[in-house]
Amino acid sequence: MTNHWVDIKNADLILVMGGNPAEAHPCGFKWAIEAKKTRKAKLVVVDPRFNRTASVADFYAPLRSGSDIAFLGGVINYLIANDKIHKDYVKAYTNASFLVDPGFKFSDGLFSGYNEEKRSYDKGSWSYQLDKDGYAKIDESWQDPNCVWQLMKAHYARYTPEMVAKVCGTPKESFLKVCEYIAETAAPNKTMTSLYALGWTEHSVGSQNIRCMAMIQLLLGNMGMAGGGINALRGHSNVQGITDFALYAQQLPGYLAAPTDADKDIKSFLEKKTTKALRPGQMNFYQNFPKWYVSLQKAWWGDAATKDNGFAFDYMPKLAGASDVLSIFDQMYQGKINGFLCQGFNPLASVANKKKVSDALAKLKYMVVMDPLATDTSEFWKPYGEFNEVDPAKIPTEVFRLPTSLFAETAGSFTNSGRVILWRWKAAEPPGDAKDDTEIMATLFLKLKEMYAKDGGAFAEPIQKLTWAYRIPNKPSPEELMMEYNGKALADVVDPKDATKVLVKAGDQLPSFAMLRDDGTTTCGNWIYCGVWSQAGNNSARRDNSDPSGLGQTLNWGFAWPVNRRILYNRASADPSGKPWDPKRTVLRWTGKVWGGNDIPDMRPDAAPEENVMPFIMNPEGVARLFARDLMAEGPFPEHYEPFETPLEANPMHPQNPKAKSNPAARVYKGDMEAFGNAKDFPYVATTYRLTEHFHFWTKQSLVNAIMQPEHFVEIGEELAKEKGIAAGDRVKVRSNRGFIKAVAVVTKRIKAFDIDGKKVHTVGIPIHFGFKGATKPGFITNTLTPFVGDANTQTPEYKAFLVNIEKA
Ligand SMILES: Nc1nc2c(c(=O)[nH]1)N[C@H]1C(S)=C(S)[C@@H](COP(=O)(O)OP(=O)(O)OC[C@H]3O[C@@H](n4cnc5c(=O)[nH]c(N)nc54)[C@H](O)[C@@H]3O)O[C@H]1N2
Ligand SMILES: Nc1nc2c(c(=O)[nH]1)N[C@H]1C(S)=C(S)[C@@H](COP(=O)(O)OP(=O)(O)OC[C@H]3O[C@@H](n4cnc5c(=O)[nH]c(N)nc54)[C@H](O)[C@@H]3O)O[C@H]1N2
Ligand SMILES: [Mo]
Repeated sequence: MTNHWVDIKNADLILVMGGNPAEAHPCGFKWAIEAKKTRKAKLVVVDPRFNRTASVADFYAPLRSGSDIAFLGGVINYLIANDKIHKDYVKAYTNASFLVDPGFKFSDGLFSGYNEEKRSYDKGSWSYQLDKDGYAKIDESWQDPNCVWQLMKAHYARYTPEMVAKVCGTPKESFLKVCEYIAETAAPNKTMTSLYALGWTEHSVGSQNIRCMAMIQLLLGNMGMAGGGINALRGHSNVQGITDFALYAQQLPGYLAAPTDADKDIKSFLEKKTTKALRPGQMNFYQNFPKWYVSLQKAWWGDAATKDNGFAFDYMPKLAGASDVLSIFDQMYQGKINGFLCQGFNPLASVANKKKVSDALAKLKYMVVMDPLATDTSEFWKPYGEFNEVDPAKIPTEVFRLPTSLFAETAGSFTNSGRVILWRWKAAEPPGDAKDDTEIMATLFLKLKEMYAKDGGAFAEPIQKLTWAYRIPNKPSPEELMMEYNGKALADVVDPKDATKVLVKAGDQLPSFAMLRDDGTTTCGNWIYCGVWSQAGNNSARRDNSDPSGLGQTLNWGFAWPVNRRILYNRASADPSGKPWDPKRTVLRWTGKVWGGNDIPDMRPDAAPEENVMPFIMNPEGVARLFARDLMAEGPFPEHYEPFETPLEANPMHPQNPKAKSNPAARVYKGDMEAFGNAKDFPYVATTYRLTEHFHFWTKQSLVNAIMQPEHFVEIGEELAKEKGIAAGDRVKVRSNRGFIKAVAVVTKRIKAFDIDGKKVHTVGIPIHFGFKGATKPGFITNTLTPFVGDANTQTPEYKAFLVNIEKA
């Protein structure tokens, strides 16, 4: 989230598109209800299904799964055509005026530089025109045909209301009604909050779905504002935290770029990653990259990381290629992986294409499952009738189970969707042999270290020299871990302008990442968490909910990263002169000397408005990007592409170009293209989702949850049910090109057929939670059906739009 949960109450319009918070985030959703009650805010839902969030909305519009960019592109076109833009904001705080390389082109669904064979782009032309000082050229009049504004306007002019209706199946009047709601928030004192989750991310165009909404929020001037922002409603209670700590293995903690094999030494690596300002006077905060990176090396390798050995740069593992979930299972499937440590993860149930995952697990020599429960994955080798048809005699994989405690049986912290880090206390002792994950990991590490010491081995140093200063070596405490990743001063940290002024004493915990140094005198395991455990102690344990702002900012409740800032880009909540766009919801204002108000400024606190330092300090431009340069795999502007399995013959936006049918830059592995089904055999769009009564594949093992939702079911509309002769309660078989499941049919008014360009398209809705292992009735795994392809940037699988057929079982 750029904003936070409580801040939803400050919105004038809550647009829920790509999520279903009433069911998946019922506790946080109370803030949407609060906004409706106290501000008469409107709630608008756009979803393929009339879900429970829709049931309390002021307006609901249906759309076909996988067509959101067509819808959002249509919104951009509407806002531009009807002059519903917050112009002063867009002029000052975005790159609308920047001039783009004349070589940048878009035609027939593809951007310049496409290489069909590699399914990727040469992004050379996706850049700005630079002047002799290396600054981007701009045209403040927005007239230059190569300026971002003109290019964007032309790009989205094709997204007419008629085109939206044709691609999305949303009735034109419904689409226009949603546009009217959104357009009202172009006024400087009106805001929309965008709430989304997997309905946007789990698509081959997932990242661009979100970027498209980010563009809309910029055009409306809603970023940085109370009640505004782009708000990802996150999943597991600590998934924000685990992402901050490099769950996504392409990056290091704090989203730091990870070195690759091509990076031979620290000097050239740091030079490459340190950005240069693209406009005069901008903060270009990424210039601090060396301070964050060197402090990380120092945290991990302590005294062994010296100036002379490049702070032990060679010890840092180097990225050798993709390491996302699909690539790992594909490598396993190809027999390239021997062992798999599966910790708090049930991939047989949760990863796309169960058959491929099961075959991949069968190629391992060993698998270690660390989980409180015996899961579908730990029993992937065991036959469960038609629900898991395997032959154990043919599976050599040796499976070890290490029972762990559960979150409530440990202390530690959770980071919520709003980036607020909150300490939690242990509630119960783990049963039986269960051990904390940290103890298991630490024991494994110490054993490895001992084996290296005894037997030797290639490149033992990174293991031998790893910092391990815990009081009980095999039981690092959560307190010690948090203090470690906060970081401390190894020598006095002095003011760069006055070396006699000591800012942090040697040995002290650091108060903020502003104190990090690139000379080896500071440590920090995760720069964005710096400040969470300062000399003041554990700031994540603070529970003072006083709120002088009335906005729900509660700055003494836990600790938000970065530096306890609650709303990101908050400098943009005030106009260029420093006056809040909406004084009733003041986040920041310029007091004449410093930035004051109700948040930690996302800016140097004394950066006077006259200095013209722009609010998007992490971008070398200083402004936000309507045109994303070379950062995305499939283009600087989001474009509609069909899901890899689509009910349509062609992309209605590019009917002549088969290369632009589905995301041209998405990675497809050998064999997976052939495993896609076509609309002739599989005419219905399937989408998968959650039920309030279950948590993934986990609570099916709990009797209480199993009583509430006992059995796998699928939802279909009344019209499809009639066509297929299926009655509510019938057992049905749902097939994709990768397998089938059987479940009970629920016939509902909440799912309706779409009219897509004159063609009737039905949706089949499939909850994800069932499987063969549990207290629920033994069932099939939903991911038997899903395709093994993901978003071109994050590789999140396309779980939310694929093709199936359905018949009475
Ligand atoms: N009770 C419960 N709560 C949970 C979880 C749980 O398992 N159970 N899981 C947690 C986790 S890890 C996560 S990540 C979150 C997920 O939270 P959500 O993403 O909100 O949950 P989903 O039910 O997967 O999907 C949300 C909505 O997306 C819609 N949708 C499907 N395809 C499309 C599309 O193409 N466009 C649009 N606009 N909408 C589409 C679905 O119809 C559904 O209503 O929930 C968390 N909360
Ligand atoms: N078709 C389809 N597939 C999906 C999705 C979808 O919408 N549609 N959603 C995807 C999403 S967003 C998610 S997050 C995944 C979820 O997929 P998974 O994360 O694989 O599923 P969970 O059932 O949440 O598995 C978590 C496991 O952690 C264990 N556990 C709990 N506490 C602890 C602990 O303290 N330590 C350890 N070691 N283990 C613990 C639980 O017992 C459980 O087995 O599914 C994904 N798969
Ligand atoms: Mo999730």
